[in-house]
Amino acid sequence: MAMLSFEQKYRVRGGTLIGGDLFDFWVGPLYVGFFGVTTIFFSLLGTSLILWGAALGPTWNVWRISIAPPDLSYGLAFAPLKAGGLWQLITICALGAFVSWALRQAEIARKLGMGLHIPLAYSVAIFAYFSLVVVRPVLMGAWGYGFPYGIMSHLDWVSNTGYQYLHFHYNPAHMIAVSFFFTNALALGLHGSLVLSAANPQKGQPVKTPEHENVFFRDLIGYSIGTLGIHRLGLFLALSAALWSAVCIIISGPFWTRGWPEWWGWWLNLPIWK
Ligand code: 07D
Ligand code: 07D
Ligand code: U10
Repeated sequence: MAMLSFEQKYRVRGGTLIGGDLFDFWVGPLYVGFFGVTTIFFSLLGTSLILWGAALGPTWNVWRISIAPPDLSYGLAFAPLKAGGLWQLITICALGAFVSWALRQAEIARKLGMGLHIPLAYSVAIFAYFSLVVVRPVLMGAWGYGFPYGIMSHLDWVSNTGYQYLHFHYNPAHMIAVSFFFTNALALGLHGSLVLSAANPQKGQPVKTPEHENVFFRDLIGYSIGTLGIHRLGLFLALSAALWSAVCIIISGPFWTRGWPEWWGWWLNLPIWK
C-alpha cells in the first residue's frame, strides 16, 4: 500500500496501554506496539503447533487437517500433547492472539483519540469463541466438549452437537441469534444500497445528501432512523447476533440436556389449557 501523504500526521506517539515507547513505531503501513508483538508471538506459536499436529498425521489435505480436543475422560486436566494437549496449547495461543489483537485496536483508537467501539465489537466475537472452547467445556466438566481445529472437522462438530439436542432450530436462543444475523444482513443491504443510490444519481443530477436518504425512507415506510442511527442499529444487530449465539451454545448441555423440541413443553403445560 502506498503511503498516503497525510499519513504522517496521524502517526502520533503515546497512548500505549503498556510498554511505553518501546514498541511505539510502524513497520510499513502497520502499527506495531506491545500487543503487535504479542499478536505475532501467539499467532506464530499457535500456527506452528497446528503444523506440528498436522505433521503427526494422518493427512496434509488442508480441508481434512484437524487438531482434536482431549478425550472426555481427561475431564478438565491437561492432556498429553498428542492426545489433545496440542489443542489445549493452541486454544491458549488463539485466545492470546485474539485478545492481543483487541488490545492493539484499543491502543490505535486511543492514539487517534477515537472511541473504543471497534475493540468492544471484536471482543464480542472473542467471547463467542471463548464460550465454545472454555465456558461450555468448563461448565460440562471436560475440554473434550470444545470444537476441533480443522476446516471440515469443525463443521462435523457443529452438526453432531446440533443433533445431540435432536433439532437445534428449536433452541430459542438460536432462533433469536439467527434472526439477528438475518436482520443484520437486511440492514447492511438497505444501508449500502441507500448510500450508493444517493451517491449515484441519474445522469446530470447533483449527488444527493442525507436529506434525500431520510425522505426516501419516510416516503417508503413513514420513518427514517437517520444517518448516525443506522450505524448504531448495525452495531447493535451484529453484537446481538454474536451474543445470542454464545447464549444458545452455553445453555445447550449445562442448562438443557434433552432435545430442544421438548423445551417447548412449557407452552403445552400452561394451566390455561386445563
Ligand atoms: C470473511 C473474515 C476473514 C476470515 C476468514 C477465516 C482460518 C482457519 C485454520 C486449517 C467470516 C480464516 C480461517 C484462520 C484456518 C485451520 C486450522 C469472516 C471473514 C476467511 N470458524 N464455520 C468457516 C472459523 C466456528 C461454521 C470458514 C474460525 C464454530 C459453519 C472458515 C472459528 C461454529 C461454516 C471458518 C470458527 C462454526 C463455517 C469461513 C473460530 C459456529 C461454514 C468463515 C476461531 C460459529 C464455513 C468450511 C468466514 C465454511 C465456515 C473459520 C468457529 C460454524 C474456515 C476461525 C465452531 C457452519 N469457518 N465455526 O467467512 O465454509 O467468516 O467451512 O471460532 O459453512 Mg467456522
Ligand atoms: C465463534 C468466531 C469467532 C472468531 C474470532 C476471530 C482468526 C484470524 C486471520 C483472516 C460466532 C478468529 C480470527 C482465526 C484469521 C486472517 C488473516 C463467531 C465465532 C474470535 N444455524 N448452530 C450458530 C444457523 C443449524 C449449531 C451460530 C443458521 C442446525 C451449533 C448462528 C442455520 C444445527 C452451533 C447459527 C443453522 C445447528 C450453532 C453461529 C440455518 C446443525 C454453535 C454464529 C439457516 C445440525 C453456534 C457460539 C456464531 C453458536 C451456532 C446460525 C442451523 C447447530 C446463530 C442460520 C439446525 C451446535 N448457528 N445449526 O456463533 O452459537 O458466530 O456458537 O439452518 O455452537 Mg446453527
Ligand atoms: C470499514 C469502514 C469504512 C472504511 C473501511 C473499513 C469497516 C467508514 C473508511 C474497513 C473495511 C475493509 C478494508 C473491507 C474489507 C474487510 C473485510 C472483508 C474484513 C476481513 C478482513 C480480512 C480478511 C483481512 C485480514 C487481514 C489481516 C488481519 C492483516 C494480516 C496482518 C498481519 C499478519 C500483520 C499484523 C501486524 C501486527 C500484529 C503488528 C505489526 C507487526 C509486523 C509489521 C511484523 C514485524 C514484527 C515485529 C516487529 C515483532 C517481532 C515479533 C516477535 C518478537 C515474535 C517472535 C515469535 C516467534 C515464535 C519467532 O466502515 O468506512 O473506510 O475501510
